[in-house]
Amino acid sequence: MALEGLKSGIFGAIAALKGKRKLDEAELAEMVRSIRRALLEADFNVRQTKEISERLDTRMREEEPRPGVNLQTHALNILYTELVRMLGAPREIVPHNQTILMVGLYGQGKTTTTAKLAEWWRKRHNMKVAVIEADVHRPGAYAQLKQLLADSPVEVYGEPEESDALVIVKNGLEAVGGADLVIVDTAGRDRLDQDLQDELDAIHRVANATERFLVIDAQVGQAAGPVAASFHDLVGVTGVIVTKLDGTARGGGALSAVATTGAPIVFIGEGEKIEDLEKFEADRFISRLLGMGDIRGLIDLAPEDLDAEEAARIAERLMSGRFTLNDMYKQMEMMSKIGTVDKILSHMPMGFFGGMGNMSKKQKEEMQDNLERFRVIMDSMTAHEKNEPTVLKRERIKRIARGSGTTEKDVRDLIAQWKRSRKMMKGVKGDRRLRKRMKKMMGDMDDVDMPM
Ligand SMILES: Nc1nc2c(ncn2[C@@H]2O[C@H](COP(=O)(O)OP(=O)(O)OP(=O)(O)O)[C@@H](O)[C@H]2O)c(=O)[nH]1
Ligand SMILES: [Mg+2]
Repeated sequence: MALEGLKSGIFGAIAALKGKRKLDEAELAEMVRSIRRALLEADFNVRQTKEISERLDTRMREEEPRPGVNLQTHALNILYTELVRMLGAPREIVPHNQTILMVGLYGQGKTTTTAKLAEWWRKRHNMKVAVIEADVHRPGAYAQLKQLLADSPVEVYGEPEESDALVIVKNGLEAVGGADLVIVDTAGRDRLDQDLQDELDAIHRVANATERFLVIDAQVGQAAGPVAASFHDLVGVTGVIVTKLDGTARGGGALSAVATTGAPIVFIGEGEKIEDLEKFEADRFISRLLGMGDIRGLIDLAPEDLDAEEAARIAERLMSGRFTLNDMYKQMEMMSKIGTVDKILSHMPMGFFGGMGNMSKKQKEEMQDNLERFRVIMDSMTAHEKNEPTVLKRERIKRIARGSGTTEKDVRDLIAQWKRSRKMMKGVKGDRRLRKRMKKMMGDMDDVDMPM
């Protein structure tokens, strides 16, 4: 993915924090300097780099790491929030009843992205999508678009012999009248000259486009800023798509430069194939960049002792339909280690950690107490009983209470807690979308690779 260099730069910079509980002036200065270098190398502009480094410096001084969070994670956490802030809030697009005008300079990926977007929404929203090829300058533009969508039911309208883009757009809009979403591909130029301005302006008026998407090649780096600004002035850009983010060191420049223009980045292109499109959400993008998987904000709490592998293993078990007392115990244990439970819950499918809602400090303490009691009780159980808690009837409950020096009520409480958790897990299991999300999340967790 893009910005690989930034990732290694950041990890290199915070590696010096390993095992430290506090930084002295020189150490902090050195870390901030390394981060600044990493940002500049990723092509961020000087002003943004300065801003992020200064905020990192201030926040490292003023903010204490949460209990259980080491200094490295603390620094990473700050960088994460600063990068996300810089890249801007995501913009949700409702594709129904829209006409999207694709604009951009020559060779940036407009035609490819037109096809990608058409497929994206057709598949996800199961809607009728049509594209209109209104580029009358690029030879073979219509054939190119047709080819890209050869295997798709998306309707492709074009008039390869027509030399007036306006005529094509007018005819096209009429011809595809029944489509829910129409995407109009336009011609590019080397620069936004008067010719292109006039043409886009005219098409814009005829098409009455509800969205104007600017396509920018990540390779242009910081130059993406002025380009985005000038197109924005012309047609009022409602979304930017940064393409070719696969394998370019200048991606950081393009992304951050566009962000400063105030036009939201809505998608990114990461390859030549029609499916190489991704919705752009800064938080997701940055957490993936920093190797934290797809769980938004998990980095924000990542306690050192939250064992990702263990969590993934338990989740795997849950999805297979098995949920033993040991699984529940581990779940609760992890839960109690995490500083801010409400926070992690907002990132997890409901019920993932035993379905506990936002917990107050008191509730957390209660949970710690419960955990200790549960441990003692479970120590008096056979492996079979822990794997199949349904066998725990009266006689066994009595025996376990006696053996663990607890009451029968305590044992029943444990069983009740297990039943509640299991029920919640079943809810997760039954929800296909949730399952998919968990799968994805776990897939990503597998490659969590934090050099700390
Ligand atoms: N690697 C990579 N290549 C891309 C991406 N998007 C587009 N391309 C390639 O970039 C080249 C130009 O893409 P087009 O879609 O033709 O660009 P365009 O803006 O329509 O170009 P003109 O119509 O000539 O102005 C093609 O070879 C595409 O396959 C991307 O996200 N990653
Ligand atoms: Mg084109």
